[in-house]
Amino acid sequence: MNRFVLLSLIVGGLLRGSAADWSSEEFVQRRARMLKQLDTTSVVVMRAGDPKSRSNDVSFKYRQESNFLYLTGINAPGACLLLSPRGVGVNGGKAHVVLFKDASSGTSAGHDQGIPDGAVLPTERFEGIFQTSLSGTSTLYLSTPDLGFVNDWVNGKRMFLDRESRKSFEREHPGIKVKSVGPVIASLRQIKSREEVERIRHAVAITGDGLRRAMSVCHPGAREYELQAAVEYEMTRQGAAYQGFPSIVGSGENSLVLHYDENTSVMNAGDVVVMDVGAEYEGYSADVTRTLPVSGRFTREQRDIYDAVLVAQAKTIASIKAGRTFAQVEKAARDAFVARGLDRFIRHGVSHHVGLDVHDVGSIDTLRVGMVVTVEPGLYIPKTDTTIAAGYRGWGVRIEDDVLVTESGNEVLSDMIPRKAAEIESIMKKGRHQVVLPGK
Ligand SMILES: [Mn+2]
Repeated sequence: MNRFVLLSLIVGGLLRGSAADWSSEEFVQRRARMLKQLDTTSVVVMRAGDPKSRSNDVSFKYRQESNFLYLTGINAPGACLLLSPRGVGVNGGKAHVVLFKDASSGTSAGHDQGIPDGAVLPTERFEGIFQTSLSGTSTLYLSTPDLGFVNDWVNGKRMFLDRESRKSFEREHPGIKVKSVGPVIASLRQIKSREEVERIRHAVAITGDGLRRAMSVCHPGAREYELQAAVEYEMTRQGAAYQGFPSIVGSGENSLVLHYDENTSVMNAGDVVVMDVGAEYEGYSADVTRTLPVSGRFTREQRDIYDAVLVAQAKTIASIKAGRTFAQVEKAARDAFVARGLDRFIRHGVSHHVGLDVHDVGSIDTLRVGMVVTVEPGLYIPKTDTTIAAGYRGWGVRIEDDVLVTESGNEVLSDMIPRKAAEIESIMKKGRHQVVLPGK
């Protein structure tokens, strides 16, 4: 190893390679599948999400609305997409896909030069083409707004913008019904393509590196946000432009708060800390939870509960296969806890889809090949619960992994992230001397 390589390993640490570029067919195929869902009397019109105000004139970092991102790959505001199964007249020809964008509306993933399956027009042409597309149309599918209503707190009313706009459109265009495009796209988004799985795999891998770094630097007296910083440092360093959701780092009694994200408390020896985190990589989120002993070693009681959750998780993962229902998966987890007499400490469901959204859209009826779902059993024992010995009270344990449904059963995408108690303890022990990341 030459000096430069050695130096860059020490300074930079290891980087995972990134996923290959999107193929030019990926987004074309998504739109083609979308068009196939629709009959010839329908039209789809979608708008890129608007920037969200943080305060005064500062916006949050922009992130595209997921349905629009799914069909266009554009992560910028301003563009519009029109899909017409019948085809709409554009520049003397006929197009089924029309993207309206300006120079500022960003480029599309996989096909920066335009879209091979349709036309790209300046946004000022939208109104005219849209009106033309309406003749002979009986259903207009619109993007679902982020927020269905505005709270008018002074008058104690909710104003449903979506409903108002639908009503007024239907009044002006008799014979056309307005529907949300959400459910149609959800039926596509729930099955992940090979290229989507690649993104999720990468998001999971760098989330794992973040969790390993957090395990290495965790010590009594540190603040929860120090672990948050360790996780997010590693994810960001390896190309995650966002976190899929605010990182949850809850120690002691904070481990009982399911969506705790203040992450400000001092972590004490003898406490556990629940870290529920996920990098978002090229739009796709991971969702992984690990529970660590702050001191580096679980107490006997913590180990008891930890292993019960781990066993329940293994049984639940074994139940994941195509054709099974989500209800059966829930039951697998519950049964494992019932067998140990611990089911009274269950506080949440055990599985959800993960993808462009961390709680991704999709059917929660039957599992199908290509779905990616979490398996996240947890037990939460309140401080005041006298049905169990004192050493068990006032903390919780959750273990969460991301699982791909395959032809032959399933694949745990986050399997490389340590989750056995002894593995975690061993990394934490080594971590006193160095940050332990996996070799390439
Ligand atoms: Mn989850």
